[in-house]
Amino acid sequence: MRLGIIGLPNSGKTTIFNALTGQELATGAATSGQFEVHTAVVNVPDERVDILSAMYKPKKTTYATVTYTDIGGLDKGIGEGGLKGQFRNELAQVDGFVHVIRAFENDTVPHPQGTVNPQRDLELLDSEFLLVDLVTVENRLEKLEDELRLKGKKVDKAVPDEIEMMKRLKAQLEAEQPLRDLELSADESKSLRGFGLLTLKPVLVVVNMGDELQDVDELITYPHRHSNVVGLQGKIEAELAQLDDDDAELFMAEYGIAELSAARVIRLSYQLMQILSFFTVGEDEVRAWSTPVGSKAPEAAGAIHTDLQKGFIRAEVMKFPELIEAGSESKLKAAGKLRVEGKDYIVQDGDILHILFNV
Ligand SMILES: Nc1nc2c(ncn2[C@@H]2O[C@H](COP(=O)(O)OP(=O)(O)OP(=O)(O)O)[C@@H](O)[C@H]2O)c(=O)[nH]1
Ligand SMILES: [Mg+2]
Repeated sequence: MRLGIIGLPNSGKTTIFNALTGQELATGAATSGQFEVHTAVVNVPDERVDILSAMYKPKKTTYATVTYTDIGGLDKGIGEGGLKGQFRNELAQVDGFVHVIRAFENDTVPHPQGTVNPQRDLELLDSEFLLVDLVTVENRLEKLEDELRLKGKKVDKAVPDEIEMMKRLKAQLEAEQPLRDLELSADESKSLRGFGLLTLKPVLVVVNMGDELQDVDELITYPHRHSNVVGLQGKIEAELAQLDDDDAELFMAEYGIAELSAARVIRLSYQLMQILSFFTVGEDEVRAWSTPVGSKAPEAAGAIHTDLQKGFIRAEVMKFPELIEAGSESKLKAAGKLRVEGKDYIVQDGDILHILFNV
């Protein structure tokens, strides 16, 4: 799962990337305007993994991960319909976006629009994405209509259906609304996967607040599905991310901070992606795995290993809260709360699975 960090020049994309990943990429003028892509994988903080790890004392503990890509230099031609080539490809390939919006004042850091105005900036990049998608949809529609004309009644019956769907997408984009707001069937979503439609992807809007805490609801309204808005003090969080664990703990204790905002942002961005975490436990490893919301047990098993999917027989399921309540796996079993589920079982967030398989 990969999220692209996007935003206007000097909004603090690289700063936020550093805050989320603990990297130390150079920020500021040195990097401005260059097409550069940096990637880092981070653990998704999850208290449940910590609790399971304390319970099983495994040799190894593994968290779910998310990959962030700082897409620098994206900004050339913004507002001029200028998202092309390499940028466009990078954008199409990510699973979702972290859209960084500048809300910090800093006289030494020029704003490309001259003034700090979060709502305007959000809409600026958004409308650029709408345009890109409109071109994609119109091209596809044209191709489908040509095919229909050419083949007449002999045309594959999927074609008229797709034309109907593409027309709906087009109307949505012409109304300047993102595609993620549309109600799409599972089949429709699947058929759209290959098009790299930008406004279909989930987006976490990160308001880069600077040194003072601000009320993000006053700065931004973004009433769309598969989206969320959070505030982050980019520069401070990036500095905190450089501290080793002990220093960070000291700092947080001193200031009464329970959790770094960066950790919360990582979790929120993970949750937006319509995936869930399930766990496997044992003496060797306690591990979190990711699978799309709505996955049946064999598909989830496939996230662990394809053999487990192919040879799936059944899954033994413990519910996290029930395990905690029972106090141990053996007590949970004694209480008759170990569930046995078949191939149609829809995996729930927090399930602890043991897959029985045969290959
Ligand atoms: N005061 C203040 N300055 C910030 C904050 N976040 C970023 N900056 C500064 O703003 C400048 C730009 O930050 P970057 O993180 O490089 O921004 P960017 O969006 O990656 O910029 P480009 O990649 O050049 O488009 C740097 O000088 C940062 O130090 C913040 O929260 N407060
Ligand atoms: Mg940058």
